[in-house]
Amino acid sequence: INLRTVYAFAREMYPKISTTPIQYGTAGFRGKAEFLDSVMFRMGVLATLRSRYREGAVIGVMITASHNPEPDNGVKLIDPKGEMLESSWETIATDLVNVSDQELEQHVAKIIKDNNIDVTTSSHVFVGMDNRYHSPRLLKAVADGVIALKGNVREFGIVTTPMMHFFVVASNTKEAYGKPTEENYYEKLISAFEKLRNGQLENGKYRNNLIFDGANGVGARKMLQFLKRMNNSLAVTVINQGIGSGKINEECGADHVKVQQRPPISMPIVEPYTRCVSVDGDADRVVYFFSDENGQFQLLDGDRIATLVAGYLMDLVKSCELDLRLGLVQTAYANGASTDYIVNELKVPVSCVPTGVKHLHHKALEYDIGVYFEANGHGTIVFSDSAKLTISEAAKTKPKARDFLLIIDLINETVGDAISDMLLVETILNHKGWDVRDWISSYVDLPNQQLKIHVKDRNVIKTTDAERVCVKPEGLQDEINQVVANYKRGRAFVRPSGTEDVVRVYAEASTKEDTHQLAYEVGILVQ
Ligand code: NG1
Ligand code: ZN
Repeated sequence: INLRTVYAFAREMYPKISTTPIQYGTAGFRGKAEFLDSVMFRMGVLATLRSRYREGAVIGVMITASHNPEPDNGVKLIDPKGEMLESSWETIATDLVNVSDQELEQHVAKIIKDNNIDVTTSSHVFVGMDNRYHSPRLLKAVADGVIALKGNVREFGIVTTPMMHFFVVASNTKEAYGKPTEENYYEKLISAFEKLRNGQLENGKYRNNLIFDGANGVGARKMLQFLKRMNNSLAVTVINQGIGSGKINEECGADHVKVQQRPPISMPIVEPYTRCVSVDGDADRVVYFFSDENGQFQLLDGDRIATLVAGYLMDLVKSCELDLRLGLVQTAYANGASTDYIVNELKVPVSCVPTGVKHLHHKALEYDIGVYFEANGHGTIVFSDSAKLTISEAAKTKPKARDFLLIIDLINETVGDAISDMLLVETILNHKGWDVRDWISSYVDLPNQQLKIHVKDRNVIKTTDAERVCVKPEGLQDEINQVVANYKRGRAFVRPSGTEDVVRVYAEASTKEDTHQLAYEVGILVQ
């Protein structure tokens, strides 16, 4: 390997055109697409080194800005078991993208030396992208970064983020997941889903039809692929398919529906209580919603999915008489009413961790069965190896435990997967014979609101206690406490976003008016 090549490549084709520092945040690097070419090239370089560092295991690179607007793009690395990049390498990534082109060659040499990387060994990088128009250009930059260091690159084209995680883990741990192909991904989920349906398409109040808002992103295309391969086991109408003038995430998708608390654009007229689903631009988040008979919009967010799934899995554990510890993980954005329901009704242990799936995932691994969801619909369920063994053992004699194994097959354990999560929710509702009214009646959400506040430097805000308490600037938390104290069931917190240049304000209280007022008052304190 000649590191000169890296420098030459960088200088000629991917020069660094911005000196504004950029940081590997909650979901990798994000920003305006026109500034990202050099970041992508360097992430190709880094993924190649990471693969060598991990003895030739496949490392994934996903190009997407998820729920962000169309002009944005981003990149995140996927570690060998399909998990998020190890945090010590996030720092290495941040340093690498911020050095000048002139320093690049030396800096790469330093990473190689510091980490004892044998550059003569082989290296394998998988790369995929969402359907933004600038993604193919950025994908080429990543691939060139891999090639500059003589690594092997395999391009998957337009895929969802969770599909990329699936390909990486499938390739590195061959037994459990089968081949790292798109076909195999569909086959694994559809086969589990259809076996769980067992020909029973409707049950009790459960109806087999729903509306799917694809956010004009990759989720729409992939849902259509699912439908082609499913034997009508689900009747899905896909809207915001990404054809025509609609832009990714604009007036549609999971983030819009959750934050604005209203339906996406292009909603057809449907019967009240029809289940509707929104995913985000790269299809790792999902929320449900519907309109009641008064035309009122009702949201079933990540907290609702978490409680539905946790309740269902608890029942399975009990009815199979298994000795397994189930736990639920949330963030500060979880609705207070959901937390009360989990503790008082489900009686499942619950913990709160900082925003970002990696924190939730990590915590969930402490349980035999760990259910984690962010309120925005990003989440999944993880099972320990011993839990899987226990369930497999039980399946030899108990039919219910066989269902349990199929449920595990239906779940993408590596990361939140909107389509897999949706198929899981559909399975549970079908088994329970529930419609959305049954689902939403388990508890009453507290009214809540999020605000984005633009400030000069969002990083002056520092938090602790899973972001629920603000420690800097000094005095701010006291002021927030004073405001919150005036509201019944009031709760509010502020934190800098890890993906946008804003400070986020969250507020909840017993009434809608109080919630708006509380959010507004806290917002003023931040400005
Ligand atoms: P930031 O921008 O750090 O709040 C957002 C979401 C996270 C997570 C990441 C990655 C909220 C409040 N925040 O992070 O939960 O999903 O994006 O996509 O929804
Ligand atoms: Zn996403």
